[in-house]
Amino acid sequence: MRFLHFADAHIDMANYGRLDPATGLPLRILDFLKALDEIVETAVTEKVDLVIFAGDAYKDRNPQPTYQREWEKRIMRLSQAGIPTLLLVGNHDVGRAASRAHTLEEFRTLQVPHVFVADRIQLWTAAQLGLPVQILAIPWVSRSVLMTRDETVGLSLSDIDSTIHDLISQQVQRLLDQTDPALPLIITAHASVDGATYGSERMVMLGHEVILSQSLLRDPRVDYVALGHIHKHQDLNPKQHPPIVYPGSIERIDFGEAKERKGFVLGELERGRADWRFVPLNTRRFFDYRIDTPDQEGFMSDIVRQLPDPDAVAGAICRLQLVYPIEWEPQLDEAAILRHFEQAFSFQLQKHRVSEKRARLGDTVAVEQLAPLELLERYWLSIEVGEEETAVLQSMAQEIFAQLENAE
Ligand SMILES: [Mn+2]
Repeated sequence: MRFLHFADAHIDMANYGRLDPATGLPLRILDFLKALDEIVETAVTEKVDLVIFAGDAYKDRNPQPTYQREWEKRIMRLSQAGIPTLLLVGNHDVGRAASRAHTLEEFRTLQVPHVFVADRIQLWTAAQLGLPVQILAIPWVSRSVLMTRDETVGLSLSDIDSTIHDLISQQVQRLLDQTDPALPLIITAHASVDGATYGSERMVMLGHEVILSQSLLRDPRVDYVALGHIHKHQDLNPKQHPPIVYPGSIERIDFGEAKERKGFVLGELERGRADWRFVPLNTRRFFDYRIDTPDQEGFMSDIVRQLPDPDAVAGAICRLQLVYPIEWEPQLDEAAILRHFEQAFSFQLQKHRVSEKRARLGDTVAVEQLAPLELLERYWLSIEVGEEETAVLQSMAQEIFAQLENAE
């Protein structure tokens, strides 16, 4: 049984670049669609028996009809090729209220042949899939689906998380007991799994989520774990059985993913054995430069010397972060910098002007490691808000963060 596994398409994440005059679509979205085309094309030409999409089709639950059309065209191609395709629902596909439709629901509503929509914890049997394989699906489960508001009263956030984890794991165990031991079994989940590495920008994200434990997935009955949610490609059980794989997102969402490889997984499965490989996609390049300027004397020449050749960044998404004391501002020649990035797909110049006060506090802390509240405190400091006012703002922010967590 040959399969293709991909996740986190997020096809309408157009964070950079201009519109394509021919289609009117943001050029950046064409990158995502090109990646999706490559995936679908591979599934069709390689004649895989099964495609698993492990969640997050769009950036949120309200995609524009144009983007829906583009996604649907490509899923329809799989359907028309007769390839069983399981679409797992991710957190970006669902709203907060369980009664509302999610973004993948129409495939079920319209009964698209060979397309299976997995929006609850469920075992898909070989008979249902029309294939000698079974799939245990764990979509993104929001707290409100598993616990009523009354059940959460008086519980701390971590209590709620562990209760939810228990509920999920009970359901999963029950379904594992119903599996056919003669057939290969895939678990697909849209979730964070303990031991996974995030891309650096994810670390700053607000809010809690339930972390699935690896022990739940490392069951001897399981032959492959097809994950989605974390955008960095990784195998959490390297060289062991079963592989527990995040294929990662299909394109880079932001500079936090600048250095990550992007692609999908092709694999072959039988009971007790899974062979898989990561297939890299030919994605747009991201270049993230950071230049610290040591002395005022050669400020601009220092910068220019460290800039890339215009040819080297042609077509790439670029960011330049400059760190320099605020007093040197008049010496900055932005036009000279821009000339180096004229051929780039997009270019952002971020100026970190260090005031003396901030320099004294040290600028060496890794921002990724700070909590939101600490980041905010640094921000107040950087725009020179007074101590007293900072204290008030911080306590208000703390309240808002707490409310957000409770609302989740
Ligand atoms: Mn997700």
